[in-house]
Amino acid sequence: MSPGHQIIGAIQLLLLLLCSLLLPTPSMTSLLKTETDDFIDWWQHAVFYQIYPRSFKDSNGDGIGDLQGIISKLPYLAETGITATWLSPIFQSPMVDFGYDISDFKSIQSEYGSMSDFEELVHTAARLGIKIILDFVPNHSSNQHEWFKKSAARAAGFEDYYVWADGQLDELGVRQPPNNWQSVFYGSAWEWNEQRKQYYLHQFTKEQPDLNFRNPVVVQAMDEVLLFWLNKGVAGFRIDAVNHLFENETLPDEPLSGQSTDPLSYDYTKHIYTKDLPEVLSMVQHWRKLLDDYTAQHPEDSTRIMMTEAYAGLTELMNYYEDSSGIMGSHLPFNFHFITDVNRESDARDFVYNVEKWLIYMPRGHAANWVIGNHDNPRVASRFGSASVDAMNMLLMTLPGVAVTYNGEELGMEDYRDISWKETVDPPARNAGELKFKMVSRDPVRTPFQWSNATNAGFSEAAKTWLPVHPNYLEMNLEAQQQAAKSHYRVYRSLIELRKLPILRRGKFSIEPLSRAVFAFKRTLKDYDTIIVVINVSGKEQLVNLTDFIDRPQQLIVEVAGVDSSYEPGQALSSSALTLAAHEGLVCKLLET
Ligand SMILES: *[C@@H]1O[C@H](CO)[C@@H](O)[C@H](O)[C@H]1NC(C)=O
Ligand SMILES: *[C@@H]1O[C@H](CO)[C@@H](O)[C@H](O)[C@H]1NC(C)=O
Ligand SMILES: *[C@@H]1O[C@H](CO)[C@@H](O)[C@H](O)[C@H]1NC(C)=O
Ligand SMILES: CC(=O)N[C@H]1CO[C@H](CO)[C@@H](O)[C@@H]1O
Ligand SMILES: CC(=O)N[C@H]1CO[C@H](CO)[C@@H](O)[C@@H]1O
Ligand SMILES: [Ca+2]
Ligand SMILES: [Ca+2]
Repeated sequence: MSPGHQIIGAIQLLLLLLCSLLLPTPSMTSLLKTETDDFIDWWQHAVFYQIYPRSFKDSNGDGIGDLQGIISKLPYLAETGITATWLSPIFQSPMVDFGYDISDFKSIQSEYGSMSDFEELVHTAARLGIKIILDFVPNHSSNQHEWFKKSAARAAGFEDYYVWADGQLDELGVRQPPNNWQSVFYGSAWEWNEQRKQYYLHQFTKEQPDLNFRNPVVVQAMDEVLLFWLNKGVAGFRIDAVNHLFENETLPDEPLSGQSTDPLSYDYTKHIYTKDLPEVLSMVQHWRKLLDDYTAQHPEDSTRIMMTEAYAGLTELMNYYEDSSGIMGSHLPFNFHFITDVNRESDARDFVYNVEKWLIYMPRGHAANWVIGNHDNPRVASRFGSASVDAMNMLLMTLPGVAVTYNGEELGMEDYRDISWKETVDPPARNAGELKFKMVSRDPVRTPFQWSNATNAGFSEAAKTWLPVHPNYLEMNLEAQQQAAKSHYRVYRSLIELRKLPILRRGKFSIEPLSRAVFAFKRTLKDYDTIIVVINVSGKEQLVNLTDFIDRPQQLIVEVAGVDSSYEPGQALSSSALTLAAHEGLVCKLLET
């Protein structure tokens, strides 16, 4: 910041203080409103921290994380600078797919706690300036849901809640499923129901029957679910697997993909009738309208938002933001390109290309978002290598728009690859069998959060936890990283602190590859010192010359350096001859010389 700006900054601070003195004591709900400026709304530059509740913190010693556990760690999130968190499902569930199989969309799974625990969670979070986003799983319910039981019994009003179809007879007269659709989790997507004498569709496990969104009564019932939680004070929803919502009504066979020889594998066919149907977009737009209406009716609170999960093509994703006729959809269609399109073999051009491609395609006036990890994919340290943890967090936190990060990434937690077959609980891994489970298991990324070097990494007092704790917890844990002079956690925290600068909130952005190994980007804003981020994604050290990238020789001052860096914050560097170690990233400020 220039000296002139420091004065303006001080005046702003004074004004802010004055304003806060004049304002009445905020009620719980108006505390949902956190800091915004004239240019952007709260969610457009937030860090969304994903909590996997089962593995975050166990408060009662049963080896399973719970809501009281989360409540006890909210001060930790606040101290880290987190202002929004989304929780993987906490609803009543038989736990066939760890909460993604919901048997009552309006109640809390008892092993996680009660409704009053949830209310306490929302209130405590609000007091600490943290918004709660819930995971909404509309693609299916549990087969234990009342709706399914009634639908199987053809109870009046529930007949068409799910996707039911008659089978077909083969040459031998044996009953077969209606068509060749497979479940994402392997095997036919159809299951026979003896009571109703029909097949029902399940795109995931057979315990997860697909809801029929062509039935307006189902749409209405799900709207009520959203309103129920909005009335409890949540700030929005992350909507799971939206692209599986609709299937072609005439149930045609899907064409073969030629990519697999196993007719029971999901890759055997091309999913042109079961995925990404145009009706999905209309449903997303319908939910957006519901949220916007709710926000309009509760103007004292902040904007209620929707984030959507869909592993879909770029054009489709952009339509989720806003379609070609300007109808608004998802506030944040998740951008998974740092998960699906770059990896440890990627060079600098791949990173630049993936950043640019989102920004080029994104309709104007929307907020970009970058997802670097979640409960379904290997962790950053395991995907890019542990040496890259700081550089990847720098990238995530300094790009324009929203950062989405998974619990444990602030420590650089690693996947626990050595979970045995006996300990494995993830449904697709169980389906794959003892020889192949490691190829698909998501258990390694879901092991308990490593709080300290105490028993079970401070996660639980139980003799046995639901998934084993990574044995590296004695060194790799939060407490150790809080105490150390340099740690991934400290880097993460200073990045979140830096992110508050207006230049990172709304500064202009440009990015370039400097070589195959190194890319750099800058953020510029009138009256602020330019921020430069430079990252070496390769395994070797070399000399970088930033002169052409920054137009003229200027002095670089280090703002944030990684754990293993030879540089310190505040240190001055030459922009024309800067040595970067393997996998090193640096965030710097440019000073006029
Ligand atoms: C459903 O499939 C049929 C047969 O291929 C096709 O003619 C029709 O356009 C499809 N409907 C939708 C909504 O995609
Ligand atoms: C456990 O952590 C505490 C606090 O970080 C530290 O003082 C102690 O030495 C550690 N013990 C072991 C066995 O590593
Ligand atoms: C850096 O690049 C500039 C512009 O291309 C050039 O003039 C300068 O000599 C280079 N410096 C070094 C140390 O290579
Ligand atoms: C893309 C995807 O698979 N999303 C979720 C949809 O539902 C399944 C089954 O419940 C979940 O496991 C997935 O995370
Ligand atoms: C800054 C820079 O260019 N760094 C080096 C990173 O390592 C690769 C080798 O793989 C060098 O080619 C790069 O020059
Ligand atoms: Ca518990
Ligand atoms: Ca569906």
